[in-house]
Amino acid sequence: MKLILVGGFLGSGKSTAIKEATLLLKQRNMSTGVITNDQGEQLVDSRFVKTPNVPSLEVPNGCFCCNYEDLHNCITVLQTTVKPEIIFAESVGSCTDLVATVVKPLSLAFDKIEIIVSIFVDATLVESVFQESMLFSKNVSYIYKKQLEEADILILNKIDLLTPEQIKRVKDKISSLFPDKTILLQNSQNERHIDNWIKIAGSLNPQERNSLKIDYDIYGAGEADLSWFDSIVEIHSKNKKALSCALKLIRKINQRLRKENIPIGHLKFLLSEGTHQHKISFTSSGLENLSFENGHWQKNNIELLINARAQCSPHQLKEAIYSQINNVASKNKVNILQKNTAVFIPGYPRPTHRIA
Ligand SMILES: Nc1nc2c(ncn2[C@@H]2O[C@H](COP(=O)(O)OP(=O)(O)OP(=O)(O)O)[C@@H](O)[C@H]2O)c(=O)[nH]1
Ligand SMILES: [Mg+2]
Repeated sequence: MKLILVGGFLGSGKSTAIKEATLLLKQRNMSTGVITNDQGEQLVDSRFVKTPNVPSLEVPNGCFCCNYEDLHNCITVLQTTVKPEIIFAESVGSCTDLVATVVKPLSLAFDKIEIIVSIFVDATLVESVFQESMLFSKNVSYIYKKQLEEADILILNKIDLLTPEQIKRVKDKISSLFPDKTILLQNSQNERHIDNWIKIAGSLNPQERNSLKIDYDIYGAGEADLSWFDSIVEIHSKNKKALSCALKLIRKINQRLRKENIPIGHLKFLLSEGTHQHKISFTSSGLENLSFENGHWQKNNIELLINARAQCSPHQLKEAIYSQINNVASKNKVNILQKNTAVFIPGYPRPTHRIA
């Protein structure tokens, strides 16, 4: 069994690639499974990656390394039920030190497991992270860089958003920093690129890996620079305005965070109505297109799942989002109800196991 451990910073494209890969492998009648992971509980990506007939499990409330037993149990469940040929396990985007805390313990625990560490990097952001004019704090950038060091395959993702000159510059930079790594230039929305990623992941089987040399205090400080906001919001309207109000709210939250110069790790929304769902997300680089095919949606009641990960205090993040919820509710005369809101800073990383 192959376990493709998919890491990389918030918003780098992990879930997009996993979703595309499972759809592609399903067409080929290959059995796969997915394990998602996050610091929070109400997760956009756990719902987004769900594909019919592809079992998906989640490890919520903390990273794989700090919830190692849960990850181990998810793999055992998949192994004893569907027996997938490939499991994709997406680690939370603020997590690193996977080799010491996840790969080595799993390799000891499971007899027939081949693990590949695939680290995604948003190619549109990588230069700013390595320059002094950093988008994120030094501590957050430390996590970002440590993640790259662990890759068996380093995926420079979103290359469709770069010019050929920019691609060359980013590729040269990363190749010079990591001359021994397998580096892929990828657009994760492109089936051919995803096929190539799966083939390469399938053909590699590294035996020897070095655990990171890492300072947990800087790592912990990087996580503490970030805040998480998760909430389920219900929008009710009597005149089919719920969807347009949800889109207004999404746009306004994004604008508000940018106006306050809050560096966005990943701002994700999942719109749901009946059996329909649609994910919209913003990263530091991205301009997201808010239009999508919604002719079949009933528009009186919409559920909006909000996952915001940003570099600011929990209070600032909560205020920015709440103010926009109140604003949209009062200006549009719709009823907006909030459920299951959680706002927090990820805890100090304390891995269950660490094999140096
Ligand atoms: N243009 C382009 N957009 C991409 C590509 N891959 C992902 N995206 C977009 O990037 C955004 C973030 O993608 P996700 O797959 O949610 O990122 P993630 O790494 O799972 O994010 P977290 O789980 O929050 O860490 C979404 O808007 C995707 O549609 C790509 O190759 N090209
Ligand atoms: Mg994801």
